[in-house]
Amino acid sequence: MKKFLTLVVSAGVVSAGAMMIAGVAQAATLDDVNARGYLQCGVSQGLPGFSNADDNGNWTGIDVDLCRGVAAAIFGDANKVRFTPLSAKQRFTALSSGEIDILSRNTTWTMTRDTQLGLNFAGVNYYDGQGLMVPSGLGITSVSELDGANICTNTGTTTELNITDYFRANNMSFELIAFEKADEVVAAYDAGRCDVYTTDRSGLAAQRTKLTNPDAHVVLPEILTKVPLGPVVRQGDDQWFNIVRWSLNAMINAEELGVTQANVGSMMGSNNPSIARLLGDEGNFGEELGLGNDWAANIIKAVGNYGESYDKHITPLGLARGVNALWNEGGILYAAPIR
Ligand SMILES: N[C@@H](CCC(=O)N[C@@H](CS)C(=O)NCC(=O)O)C(=O)O
Repeated sequence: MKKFLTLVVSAGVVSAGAMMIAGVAQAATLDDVNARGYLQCGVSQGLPGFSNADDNGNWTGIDVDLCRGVAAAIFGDANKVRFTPLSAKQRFTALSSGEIDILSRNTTWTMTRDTQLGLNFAGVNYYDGQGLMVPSGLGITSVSELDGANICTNTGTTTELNITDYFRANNMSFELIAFEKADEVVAAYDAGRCDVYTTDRSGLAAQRTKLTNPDAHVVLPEILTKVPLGPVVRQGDDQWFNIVRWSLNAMINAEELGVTQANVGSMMGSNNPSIARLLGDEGNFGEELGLGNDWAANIIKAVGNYGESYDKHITPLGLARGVNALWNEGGILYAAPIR
């Protein structure tokens, strides 16, 4: 309880500073990015499926694809982006201070992150929920059996706040063991320092691959809270906000319209008006964002549509599309139309 209050207060202090810095750094982000010649994208320190670097420093994941897509929309070149790995605690300050142009780092959209931090979420690129993992050997099958448990997670996350809410609401006690680096959480849990590992369910699927024996752990059936993850920008630059929002929407709309990385070239000149607008054959949608009219075609050529990005990065974690399917295929993915 005491710890929870301390966290809330310290988040308030951070936000006041962040807003002042954001006030100074309010210039047109697109102009800065163009002048610099590349996009600066804040990502995680390594989360398979979302943002993860290989031994050669090549970043992959759906959050990475979003940034590569924005780079392609601006420059026609998905390689004109640099990635800054950030812990959960560092991420918002990096964005407020102007160190990065976009935060694309499995970040949960909440009200205070919009209102207190001077930031805006440009959309949702993964609908998640908070989950809990335990060693199968403990024989636990439900969160209701966790009274008195030691629980490991990351500092500076909604995960920390949600788990506290849940245990308090259910009159259960627990000890929270929180680390700044995700790999420290994995190591502590793997070494048996905690009975439970809680984070976003996608994060559990990703992080369990790093355990000594991934099959010796089970994700409990309960979902504690909803967790909408999406890209974040500074407030005060609506053009930039729109570029990020519509880059994501373009990927989702491309999937809905059947435009893929492989067929985007042959879809040019399509007599389907929605496809013609998406690909810049009709209208000035790109120019109105400050980009070329081939902005969306370049995104799709570079990273594919949303479903392709999902299949490439998230499906290998064993996570089915579920609610992240398109609205007309049983999911809740619903992008506003380009028109
Ligand atoms: N979505 C939550 C949690 C984000 C978070 O930091 N999750 C951890 C555990 S999955 C993580 O990203 N680890 C990877 C890293 O820190 O690089 C939030 O926005 O607060």
